[in-house]
Amino acid sequence: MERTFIILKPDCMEKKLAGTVLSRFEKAGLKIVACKMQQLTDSLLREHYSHLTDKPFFGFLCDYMKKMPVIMAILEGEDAIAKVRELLGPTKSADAPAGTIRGDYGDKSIVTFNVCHASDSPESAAAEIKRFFANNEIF
Ligand code: IDP
Ligand code: MG
Repeated sequence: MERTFIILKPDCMEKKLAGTVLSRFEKAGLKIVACKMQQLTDSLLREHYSHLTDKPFFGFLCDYMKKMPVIMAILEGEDAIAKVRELLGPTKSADAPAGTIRGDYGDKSIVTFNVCHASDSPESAAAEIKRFFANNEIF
């Protein structure tokens, strides 16, 4: 059993796709073991996206990610980290095949608006779960 961390991003919330996206994960056999709604801040985003601080789109990404409350969750299941990334599809929604979450619901012209974040490795999953959830919020 493995755990991974997801964020339903502002474009997902705005399009009222939260239930649809969570349902995709549940239908793939993943279990929600933590879930909350929170508005992100610059300091959390600077940590969460520390690999991107020097990119030209970093300011735009942070402004977008903090513009409204998002849903954050921890999903548990066999091979959860790779499975969730596969369900999402690649970062660029325009390159994501139909049937993937980003392929079906992501913005094909603005890369930033790609519906959902998911941890990309066991190390990032552990760090992100610790960053966004207290132990007593995980069930
Ligand atoms: P990931 O979300 O697929 O793991 P990362 O490279 O970690 O992709 O980038 C984090 C987020 O930054 C992406 O999900 C997307 O919202 C945004 N992003 C990544 N690359 C670009 C880009 O080239 N232009 C604009 N936004 C980008
Ligand atoms: Mg990433």
